[in-house]
Formats: sequence, structure tokens, C-alpha cells
Amino acid sequence: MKTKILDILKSAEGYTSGEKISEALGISRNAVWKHIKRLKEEGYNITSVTNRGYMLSASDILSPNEIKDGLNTRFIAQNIVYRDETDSTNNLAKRHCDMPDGTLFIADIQTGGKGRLGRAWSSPGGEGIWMSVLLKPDITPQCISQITLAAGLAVCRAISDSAMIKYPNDIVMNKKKVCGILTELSAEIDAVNYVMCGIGINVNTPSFPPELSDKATSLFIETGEKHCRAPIVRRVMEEFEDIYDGFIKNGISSFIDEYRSRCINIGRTVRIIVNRAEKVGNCVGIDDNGCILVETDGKINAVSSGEVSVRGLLGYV
Ligand code: BTX
Repeated sequence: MKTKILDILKSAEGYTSGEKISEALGISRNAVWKHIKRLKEEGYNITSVTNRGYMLSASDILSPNEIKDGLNTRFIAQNIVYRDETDSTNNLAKRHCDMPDGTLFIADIQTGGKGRLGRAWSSPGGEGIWMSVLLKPDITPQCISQITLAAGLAVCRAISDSAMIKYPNDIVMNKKKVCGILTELSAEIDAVNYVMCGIGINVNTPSFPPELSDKATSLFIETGEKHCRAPIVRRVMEEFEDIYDGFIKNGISSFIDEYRSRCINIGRTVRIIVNRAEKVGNCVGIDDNGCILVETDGKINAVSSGEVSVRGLLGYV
């Protein structure tokens, strides 16, 4: 019943009277009032005015129902597991690895959000999108790092024309990180059991602690506007399915040119850190396997995304 009331309020322009809702749904006005009260407690922004009725304004609700409302995918995020709080959505996905291919795990708060190489990912409540997609691709483990590149491109497409990718897994706006991606897998030597593709997007974060403020940003900081998270999740899932489908059918060649066009490192001097050893060189491109090409001492090195951290010469990009 709550969903039906929401549908009525979503399709209305302006106020809808309690009487109209009660007639449409065949319930008493008191029952309408009780459902509206519960929706408000869930976080829906509903204004009630005597003699006019109820009006729904933009509400930042991250429930499976909100995410699925209008979601246009075949299998990605068709099944959704939501938690108000979890340690890490990648861990949550791992604990539910028997769920269907494409299941989305999403939480409002992560208490143990993870980055790469044991680093921490700050994941406060109400401010970001912390989510992981469980995938069961029939590909070799060596190709898994390419899924990170596909997810990065999906986020870029979904959030902004001006978003760029800092190789391999950071999405940047104005040279600061707005999103990070952590892909983990369970595999045998030659076969993948399942993959957790974790995506963290800073959405409404107003500011960052000093240790992050020189390299982190949010959509709110970049646009000056607060954003509802569910529509962003939907867009990322739709773009991801589009790119992932092409990747599974035709490999990385299906998206690597578009990835290159979004890669902020190409043509810049970079410091690459492989196994703690640092080298400075010119990033001359991304090869057809998704490795970064860095020219050092007149030699071009191809380094795969799984083993490299890339920094700008003077700062983060
Ligand atoms: P990374 O290792 O490239 O980046 C981690 C580094 O980024 C940290 O050491 C810190 O300097 C900085 N950082 C930490 N939190 C933030 C933040 N909120 N915004 C910007 N910079 C930050 C990047 O790893 C991969 C992150 C993946 C996060 C998702 S969230 C859903 C899923 N679950 C999970 O535990 N991880 C993934």
C-alpha cells in the first residue's frame, strides 16, 4: 500500500488530497495518514497541508524499491541486498556469493570500507554510494582487472561528462578523487568463481578531513548541489551493464578507446609505484590489454592495473 501511495505522489504535480488517495486505493483517510506517517519516518520528504493534501519532494532514499523504480537493466541490480550498515559491501557480497549473477549489495554506512592494498575507504552515512556488484563471468582470472576499467568508465558516463579516470581505478573531477573501485575475486588457477566489483562514490559529502581534503572530492563539492543517490545508482548500473555485456561478448576492445578518451594520465608525467619501487616517466597510452604504457629511460613499459599505483609528479594526478 505504501508503494501505491508513493506512486500516486510521484506522478502528481503539486498536492494530492487525502480524499483522492483514499478513493483511488479504497482505504480510509486515516489509513492514508498512517501510511504517509510511516513513509516520512523512512525519510521521504512529504509535506502535508490542511485542505490541500500531501506533496512529495526529492528524497534521498537508498532502498531497493527506490533503486529499482525505473531501473532499465537485464540482470545487473535486478536483485538487491541493502543494509543500513555493514563492514564492507565487498565482504557482504562474499558472504552471499551464492546469490544470482548481477546481485547488487549496497549500504548506507561501511564501518570497514576497503581500498586497494589494505588501504581504508572512508564511508560515512547519508553521504555516499557504497556498493558492490556480484559477478560470475566465464572468463580467465587474468582478465578480471579489466572489469575495474569497465566499472570506472560506467561511473564516468553516469556522473558527469567532465569526469575523468586516473588509471586504473579512480574517477576524478577537477583532479580530485570522487570515486574509487575495488575489484576482488575468488578463483581457481584457470577459472573465476565469482567477482565482487566494489564502487564507492562520494555524493553529498560536504567536506573531507585534512588527510583527504587535498585529493578527495564529492559531487556536492563539484556541483554545489545535493543529489539523491538512488537515481545515480540506477545510471551507474545501466551504464555498467551496457559496457560489461560488450566486454563479455567482445573483450576489452569493446570499450578501451572510450576508456582512453577519459584517462587523465595520458600525455602527463607520472610516478608509477610497482612493488614499492618508484619510477618517473611519461604516460604514453593504455595498450589493448588495458595496461598503462609508461616511457622511462627511452623504454616503454607496459604495467598492468593489478600491480601499479599512479601519481602525478607534483600531486595526486
Ligand atoms: P585506493 O586504494 O585506490 O584508495 C584508497 C585511498 O583513497 C586511501 O588510502 C585514502 O588516501 C583515499 N580515500 C579514502 N577514502 C576516500 C574517499 N571516500 N574519497 C576519496 N578518497 C578516499 C580505492 O582504493 C577503492 C575504493 C573502493 C571503495 C568501495 S566502496 C564499496 C566497496 N566496499 C569496499 O569495502 N570497498 C569498495
